[in-house]
Amino acid sequence: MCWKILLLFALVTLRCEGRSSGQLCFPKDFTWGVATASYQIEGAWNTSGKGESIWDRYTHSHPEQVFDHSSGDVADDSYHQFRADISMLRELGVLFYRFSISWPRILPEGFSNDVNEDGLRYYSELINELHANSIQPLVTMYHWDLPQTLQDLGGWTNPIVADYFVDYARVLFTNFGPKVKAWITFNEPLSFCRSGYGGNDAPGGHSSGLEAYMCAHNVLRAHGMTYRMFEAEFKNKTGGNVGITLDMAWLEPATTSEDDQKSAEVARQFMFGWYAHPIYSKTGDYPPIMRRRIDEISRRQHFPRSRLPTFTEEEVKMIRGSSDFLGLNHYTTYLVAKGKGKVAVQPSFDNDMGVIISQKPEWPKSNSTWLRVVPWGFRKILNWVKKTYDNPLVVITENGISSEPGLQDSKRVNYIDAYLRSLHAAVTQDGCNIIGYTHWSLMDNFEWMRGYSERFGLYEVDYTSPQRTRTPRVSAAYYAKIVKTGCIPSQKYSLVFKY
Ligand code: GBH
Repeated sequence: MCWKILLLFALVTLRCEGRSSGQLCFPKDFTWGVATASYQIEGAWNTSGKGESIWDRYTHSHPEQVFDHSSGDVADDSYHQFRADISMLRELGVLFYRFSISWPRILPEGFSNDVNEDGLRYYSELINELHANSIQPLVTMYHWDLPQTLQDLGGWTNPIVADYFVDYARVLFTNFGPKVKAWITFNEPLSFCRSGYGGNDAPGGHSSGLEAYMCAHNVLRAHGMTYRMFEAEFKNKTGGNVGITLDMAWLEPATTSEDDQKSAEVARQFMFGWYAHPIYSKTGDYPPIMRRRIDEISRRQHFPRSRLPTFTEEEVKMIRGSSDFLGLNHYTTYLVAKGKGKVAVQPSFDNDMGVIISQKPEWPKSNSTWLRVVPWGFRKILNWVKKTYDNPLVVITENGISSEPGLQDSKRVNYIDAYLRSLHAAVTQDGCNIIGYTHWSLMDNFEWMRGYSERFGLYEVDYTSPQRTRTPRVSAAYYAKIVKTGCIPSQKYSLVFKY
């Protein structure tokens, strides 16, 4: 048994059993967890006082957009089955559980004048049960399920939604602050601003050259405002840390040509710097290359002003440095080549970025079209973050793969093995300041536009059974072994739980 002060969760007991020489072991205070998100697992979409979210509205009104025409109406029914989830967390032996809180379950209309007591009760019970089992909660405040009422006001494109987010955050800090030591304001703003306003995600917008930038702008404001509010009103009382989670694939130049090298860096600035630069750079603003490109292309499209909004000086100060840790989600790698350089009539984020993105067909596939297995990309993005933002404190908040159906998920076992080797090198050889790893996901769940057709779980969920029975896959036992020892097993044997 060893005791350590952990930056994220304060004093906790760490399990450090079973290390043997010759294995790749992580530092003793490195922590392990698993992740889920409210809309993807909870179900109970319209019971016990919960309001409608944009994902409820979207899946109900556009079932054709979802691969199997499904929705998160019942999902894994974690609203009723969360005790089963806790048993699995215990079985895995994880030190923390990353889950998200559904805004419309707490505030059915989005506003803090009407708090749903049953929503508070649900998350209190969950958090209490976690503590009773010595599992730390790592809480995401927003994993994409915006109250529909706020979408009706324009959603994240309306600056006032940032104020309502701060009100919501205050309700969370007040009620759960004493028991939650690590908070994530937003999960993957790149995903929900870009795919919500220029892809196929809720709310189904199609104006990435305008709305995606407005969304990002207000999300960054909401993040900064929440961080400062936490500092002023809660930090001294409850303690705790507030961070943000960004999705960062690795973007590798398609060739060694100077053009492709430059384009890859432009793409990194557009996709990661868009959010990380305002928070982590000394300037506290959007990356200069984004500013230059979008200003210039807007001008050539005869817009009266740049489509990329501008922060006030006060906002810059508020947002700069507004994160105690960087949550990093990493799954895969893409290749980047120089684009054709044409200015499109219809403005778009992709046209502003001006690159061509692809993947190598020979990279091994997952069961998702976008996700190929490229373990070395993990080490590269971690080193890029270290170099670009002065080695910030990082928690890997998601990493995982969709696998073949069934319990024999060798794809997932191999993925974990390979990606953890890459992570291990970043931590122990490159000096990247990374303190924890979170596997996505604890169990199969509603995979957004792919419905239930793509399985990311360490545990399989049976969607034909009323209780949504959960069964460990081979990877669950494998991951439990890593959690227990802090080391990557040298052989992938003994892969079943003993009951
Ligand atoms: C994460 O996003 C999410 O946080 C999580 O909720 C989700 O379940 C998990 O990944 C697994 O997908 O289909 O070509 O348009 C990961 C980043 C960004 C990956 C959007 C999929 C869509 C690519 N995601 N992307 S495409």
